[in-house]
Amino acid sequence: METTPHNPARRRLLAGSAGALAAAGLGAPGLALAAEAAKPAATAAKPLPPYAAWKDADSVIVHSANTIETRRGAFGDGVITPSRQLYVRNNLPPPDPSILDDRDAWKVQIQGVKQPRTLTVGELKTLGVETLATVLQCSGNGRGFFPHKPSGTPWEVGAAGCVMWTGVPVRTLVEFLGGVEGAPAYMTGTGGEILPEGMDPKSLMVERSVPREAMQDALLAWEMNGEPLSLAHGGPLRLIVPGYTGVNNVKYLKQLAFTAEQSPAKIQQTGYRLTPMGAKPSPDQPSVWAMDPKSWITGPGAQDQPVKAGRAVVRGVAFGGMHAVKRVDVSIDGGKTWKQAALIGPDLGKYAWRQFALPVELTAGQHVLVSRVEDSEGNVQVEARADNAPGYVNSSWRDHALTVDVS
Ligand SMILES: Nc1nc2c(c(=O)[nH]1)N[C@H]1C(S)=C(S)[C@@H](COP(=O)(O)O)O[C@H]1N2
Ligand SMILES: [Mo]
Repeated sequence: METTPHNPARRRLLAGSAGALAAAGLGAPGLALAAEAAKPAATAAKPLPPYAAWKDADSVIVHSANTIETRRGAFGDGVITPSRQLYVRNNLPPPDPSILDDRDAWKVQIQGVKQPRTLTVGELKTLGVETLATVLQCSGNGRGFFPHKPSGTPWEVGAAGCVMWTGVPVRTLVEFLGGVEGAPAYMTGTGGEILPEGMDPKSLMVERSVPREAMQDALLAWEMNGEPLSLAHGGPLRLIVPGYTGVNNVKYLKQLAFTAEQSPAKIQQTGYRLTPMGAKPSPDQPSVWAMDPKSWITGPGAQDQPVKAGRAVVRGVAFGGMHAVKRVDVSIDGGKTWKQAALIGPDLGKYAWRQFALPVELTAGQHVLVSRVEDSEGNVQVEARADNAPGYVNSSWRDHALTVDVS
């Protein structure tokens, strides 16, 4: 099912030669020619953008400067996705790196509480601290498997990771400010990108509303995986809404408000809606919010390396979205027969993913490896994707199969 050519060494070479051409003053035509000459690997040859230059080039697929995906075979067997391998998705170009010069001076405005005010990150750090692992997953992860080829990045499995966040719980902050004012239905976070002048801000701003109860487990985070939050991932401050898709986890957070209505921003009103096939996006369609149970195989055979007949351990990741993982079943015959896999590694809570493993005997020939998770409430990962025009929230175990040729 992997459609992206994998050849890290070749990609490195191409990225290097593209850089050399740029340094030599050759513009886009030169680069285009280089890409042309380098086929068939040209699609994988995009270099990392400067703000994400610290990512591990061999672990990711660079779709564009603002869309970078983790390779299926790069997810290791440690539960936390290393920052250098984690996907990146920006709807707008990221802000200037100078916003990280004085992290503690970054300001966030809190509204819809009894005592609305602006606090700095330095002040937030005096209120409380908690560390939480969550699955961060783009709403469009798995879009590449929709046969109707929706517009947008054709992510396969890698617009997701399991990440450790440190920050102040939103409920602690709200308590400090006297509680919410009235009975607002939503919690609304606003991204701190500077918008180009002369355009309607609503058409561009990253401002997302989630049901207010999501605040119970939400964090305002300044650290990711034990390090100060990078620009790529939303530093100096990010809203983390556990169990909700990526877009609801607003980066460069400059305002958090408790609101009666959902944000008027386009990204809320018509963006990220489960728009039926052939229909126009509209606010009365369901918003992409809480995640569903999902799992996928990460190996063996996800990279180019050959798989030899004999003993093998089929591995993968599984999460429940809003609930803990109860069990994972694995099939090496495309879903005809199943066996329960072992959950391995530490359990970092219901919002984290679990690694799973099943020792198998692989015979020569083609095998279709699939996995299926069940959460603690008895919700089982769906077999078939729920079609929608923009290609969101594909959780289909069939779509996420890994086909391997065993010799
Ligand atoms: N301010 C801001 N927050 C944002 C975005 C953005 O463009 N701007 N993109 C969202 C989307 S669509 C996703 S999937 C996640 C990606 O998070 P990551 O880049 O840390 O992986 O951030 C979300 N938060
Ligand atoms: Mo996303």
